[in-house]
Amino acid sequence: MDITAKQEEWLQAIAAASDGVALAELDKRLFGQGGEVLGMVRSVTSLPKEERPTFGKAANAVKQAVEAALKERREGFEQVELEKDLSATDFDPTEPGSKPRQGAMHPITIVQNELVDLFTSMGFQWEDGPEVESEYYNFDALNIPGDHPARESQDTFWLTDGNLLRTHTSPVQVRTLQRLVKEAKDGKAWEPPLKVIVPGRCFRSETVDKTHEHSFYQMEGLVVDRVQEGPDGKRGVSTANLIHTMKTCLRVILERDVEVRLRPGFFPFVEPGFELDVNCPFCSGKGCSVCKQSGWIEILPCGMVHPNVLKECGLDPEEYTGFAFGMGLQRVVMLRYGIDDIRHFMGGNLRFLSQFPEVPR
Ligand code: FA5
Repeated sequence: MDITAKQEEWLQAIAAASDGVALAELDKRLFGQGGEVLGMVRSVTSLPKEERPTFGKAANAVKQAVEAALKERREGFEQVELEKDLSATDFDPTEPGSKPRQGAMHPITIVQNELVDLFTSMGFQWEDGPEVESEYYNFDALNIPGDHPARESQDTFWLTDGNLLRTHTSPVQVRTLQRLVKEAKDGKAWEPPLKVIVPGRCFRSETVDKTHEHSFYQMEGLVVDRVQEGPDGKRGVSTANLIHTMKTCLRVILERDVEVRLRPGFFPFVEPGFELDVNCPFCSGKGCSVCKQSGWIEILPCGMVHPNVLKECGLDPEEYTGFAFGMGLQRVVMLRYGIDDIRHFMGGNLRFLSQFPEVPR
């Protein structure tokens, strides 16, 4: 085979191709299955041994020349097509592209993450509980029987199967303690103190206004320890432990030194129960419209775990004591960022939601 003549023939055919389609056809004819160029390269096997190296080298050079010519023409046709496309529309390739919108953390998630980091650094563990809860765990086990007036302040959404959407994260106190007591009975040792936090969503059938939502977030905290014999008598978990934990938490979250005060508050599952107030961050306690001139802002309810709750969980209140708190997360986020209406959180307004920079963790 005169491969120089063949090369000439193929290069001329490539040069004569009228458009991209004709060139693709030619490509197939030369390099497709049974293609002419590949046939030429493979024909080396039919030659006497001594001729093969020279022919093989020459055939490869022809193959490369034909491939290069095909490539060059293909790119030429592509460029023409592109230019045709561009001139057919008013597309401006020099215009800057549209930037993909970057998401941001929701402010409740930011503060919840910070609180989880803080409490885990103090030895607390994260516990979860169901949002669809039984009447027993949401109320009865927490010392709120069916006829108790405290049920009225936590009206909720009932399901047709008798369950309800939980009104608070407190049911997880009972679930966790009962689980540990059961595990202890089954031989798995439980080493007090128990220190848990329970972040989660709660629901109430309430009229929505500036400070109330039907769905909102709480973070429950529970510490239970065995009463110990000390030099001056028996010592259990105390209100002082509760105040110290709360002050530490609020100082970190509100990013300043805080003063707190306790007022009596009634919750059937704690005794004594408190409302914990913090000195107003907007006026540093001097009195302003946010704190209604009092200098204090109510921030979270808390108290010492009620003996009836401990008994319900299978613990002897003479042997175990504890404290619990139930922080409304939205309330803390509102104080932290100076937000005046709780409805912003679920409003889906991106201008509101994109304002909260996440502190690197
Ligand atoms: C409780 O839910 C108790 N379980 C808290 C508790 C836990 C007390 C442990 C003692 C020991 P309360 O109903 O006050 O308490 O709700 C706690 C917090 O949740 C409130 O201070 C408030 O910040 C938030 N909260 C309650 N209802 C709503 C609502 N409808 N919308 C937004 N936040 C709410």
